[in-house]
Amino acid sequence: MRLTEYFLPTLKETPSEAQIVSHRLMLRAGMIHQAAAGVYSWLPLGFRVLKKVEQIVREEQDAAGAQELLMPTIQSADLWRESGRYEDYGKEMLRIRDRHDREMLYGPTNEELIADIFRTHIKSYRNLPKLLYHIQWKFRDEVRPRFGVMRGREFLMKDTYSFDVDYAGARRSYNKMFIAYLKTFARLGLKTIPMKAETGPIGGDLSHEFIILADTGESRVFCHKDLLAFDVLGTEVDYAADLQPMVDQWTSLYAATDDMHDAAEEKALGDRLVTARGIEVGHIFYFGTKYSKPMNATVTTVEGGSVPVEMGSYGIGVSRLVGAIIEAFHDDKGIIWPEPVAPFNVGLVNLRPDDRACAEAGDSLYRRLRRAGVEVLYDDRDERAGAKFADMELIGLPWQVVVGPRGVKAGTAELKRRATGGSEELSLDAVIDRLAG
Ligand code: 5CA
Repeated sequence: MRLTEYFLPTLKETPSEAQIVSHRLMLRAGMIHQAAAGVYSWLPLGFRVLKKVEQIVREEQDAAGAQELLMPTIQSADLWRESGRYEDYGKEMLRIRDRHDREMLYGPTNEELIADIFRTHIKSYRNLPKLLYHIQWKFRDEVRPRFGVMRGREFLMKDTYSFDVDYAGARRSYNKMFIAYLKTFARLGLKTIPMKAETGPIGGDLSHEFIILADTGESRVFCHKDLLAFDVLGTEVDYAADLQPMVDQWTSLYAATDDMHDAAEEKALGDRLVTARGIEVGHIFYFGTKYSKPMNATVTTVEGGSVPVEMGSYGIGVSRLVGAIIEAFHDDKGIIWPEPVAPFNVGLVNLRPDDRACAEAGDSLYRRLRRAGVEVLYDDRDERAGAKFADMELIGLPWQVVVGPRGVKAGTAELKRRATGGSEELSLDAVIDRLAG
């Protein structure tokens, strides 16, 4: 993509309404545009990142055996009356009336809707287990939406729902999601702490929050050192196998937030304890028959009886993750994208597009990189070098290639790593080899 054609409205000034670094950087890097309080449009650069995060979340769900479907954002109030949550949910739910005065709502979550799909189409234990998920916008009318996409009113969530005939099966599904979450966040370059959690309005008695570490995170967490040392990406996971030992290994290690930690336990653990700051990016729940019973979602059993199906639900804040990744990876100049979610892998900076030799060298590098399948953003603008460098640092692409008159004469360009600032002068062929390799 040529920057002269790209829609990238970067800002020099720090927007005064933004209180946290990810919100400031997302506005300054031209990633989002506020549409209403807690509601955002995703501009091209931000949208590319959102799609990449979404795709990694999707791939790990698919690997765990979950099947993707798509439910609507608008739901009927009647379904929520069946579960009893229509009254309970309170003011966070955005309630809507259609032209016939029927009560609808903008979904804050989908337990009722998926239970309705299930009870209509699945009747027998023979069709179980099932893991179904969708990636869809949700609306929660938060009293004080803030921190940009980290706490929006409209936000993109991946929510999976599990259906099993008994508790043992439900535990197996829970464990699959537990491990899939560790894999997902590790692929995004994040350090994750699974932590036993409250279940809140979703209900049930077994739940874990997934907290990713970021110095600027909202919650303070305490955890055992070994929790951070596991290499989950290097561990081959067979989702058909019993994952309980692996889950036990993680959950046996101590992890707690500011308000729930146990002082005695903390003291006993002494120097094996790490304190850090973190952000909740995922939350999983086992709630058994809380929805299936009142909604009459039953299955026949092998003995010929009929039981309400055992359910769990598993959420990942996809749009929140974009902000959380920035909270974890930035410096005073801007964002430092981990490669798997970078909007482009390479920023090609042409210092003198007005100089013929420079223009030719830059254009040719751009073409060759694209031909090699590299996602490259080409700064071919007629701008001061300082402004170009500042924009590149701000938008944080993992690699920068700088083409200038001196290098062009020698047949070289500068290859620079955003994360370390380290750079080297390479021949143009070597630049292509390095980036396309
Ligand atoms: N039905 C369950 C699991 S599918 C559920 O709704 N869980 S949740 O309430 O914990 O939300 C799941 C994830 O969505 C959270 O872990 C968080 O990452 C994200 N999330 C929740 N509220 C917001 C919000 N206001 N803005 C951005 N992300 C949010």
